[in-house]
Amino acid sequence: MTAFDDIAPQLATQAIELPSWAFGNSGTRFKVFPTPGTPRTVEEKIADAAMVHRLTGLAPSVALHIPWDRVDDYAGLARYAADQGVAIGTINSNTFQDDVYKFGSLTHTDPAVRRKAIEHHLECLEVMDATGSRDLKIWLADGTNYAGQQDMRGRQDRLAESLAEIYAQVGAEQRLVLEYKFFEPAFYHTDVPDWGTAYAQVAALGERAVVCLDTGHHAPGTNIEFIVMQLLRLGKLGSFDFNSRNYADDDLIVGAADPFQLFRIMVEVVRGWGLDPASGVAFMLDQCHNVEEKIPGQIRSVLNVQEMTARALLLDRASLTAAQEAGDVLGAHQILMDAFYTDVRPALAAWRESRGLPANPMAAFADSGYQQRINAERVGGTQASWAS
Ligand code: AOS
Ligand code: ZN
Ligand code: ZN
Repeated sequence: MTAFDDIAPQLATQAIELPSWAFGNSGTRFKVFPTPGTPRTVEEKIADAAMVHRLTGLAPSVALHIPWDRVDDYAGLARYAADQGVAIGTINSNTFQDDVYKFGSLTHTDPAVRRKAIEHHLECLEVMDATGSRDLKIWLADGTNYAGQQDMRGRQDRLAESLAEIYAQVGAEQRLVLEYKFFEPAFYHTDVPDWGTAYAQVAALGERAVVCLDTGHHAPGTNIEFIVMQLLRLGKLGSFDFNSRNYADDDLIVGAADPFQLFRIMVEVVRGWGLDPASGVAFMLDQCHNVEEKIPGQIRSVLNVQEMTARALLLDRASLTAAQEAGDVLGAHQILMDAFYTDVRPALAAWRESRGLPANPMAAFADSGYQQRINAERVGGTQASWAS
């Protein structure tokens, strides 16, 4: 087994992007429970994200959602974030709230609706220019509920045209990242339902168009690590939206429902050199905290990713390859499981302390008084919610 010291340099470069919406109130389709201290402004969301970074050293950037995080002065917002110790990361577009998108956005049959959706993405690119963000992430709610409702082929062709128009405005240092999801809100067909469709669409655009893999967006039983391997192999894994799920797009804390799956994903990331910053893979969370505290929820999440990354890095690759090539089925499996069952928590705690971070960031947050302070300060105004 590789010693922890050998993997520490790679762990030191790990960066996980937090979603601004994780700090706002969210809920199921039945109820959104408000909580004290919930941010009312994008600045307050960024301040909370910065707290996660201060305690973990793992979360140097925050993803925004337009229009949920719309402000007048994005350059000023980027300066505010920098003062807090974080950067503004991915800009997420939103074409799933306006009435006009009832039957689609970039795929719509009406050119005026497509124009509005394209213009929204061009606005997002302007935001990115001001914030210095690299990635425009597009998740489309487009789809239909009934067989025959729409011409799927026509929608795919219009999607390609709309994306090409957006991509033409993507800067030399920027990327278009297309996210897929197998169902919901549409229940018959979705226009970007799977990695193959996302890959086909971005491959047609060019090098700076890549795929986002949201771990909650697959049918039960899907071998997600295989998709990770394939997209890395093709040079098209742009980013992760990490979360965990028991049923559908649950958006629960990453690594909570199935830590072993997160480990297997990280094994393929390591194998495909996805941890190398040069790979360009962005590791983001896409989660909602409905009943648990939000800031600790985010701290727990980044720690879960760090723990499974450490275990994946500890995998004895040379022995694994030897066992695989010798046809040693159970030997190979055991080598993988040995890495999975390694408890890295004590080593990570000591390593954090050696870098001036709290050994236990969860406890450090509880002791910090931060939650009490924001509960007292953030009175009045309207709390941010997931879909406001
Ligand atoms: C929706 O299911 C997707 O996961 C998107 O990433 C979405 O933009 C995000 O959940 C915030 O709404
Ligand atoms: Zn997502
Ligand atoms: Zn989702």
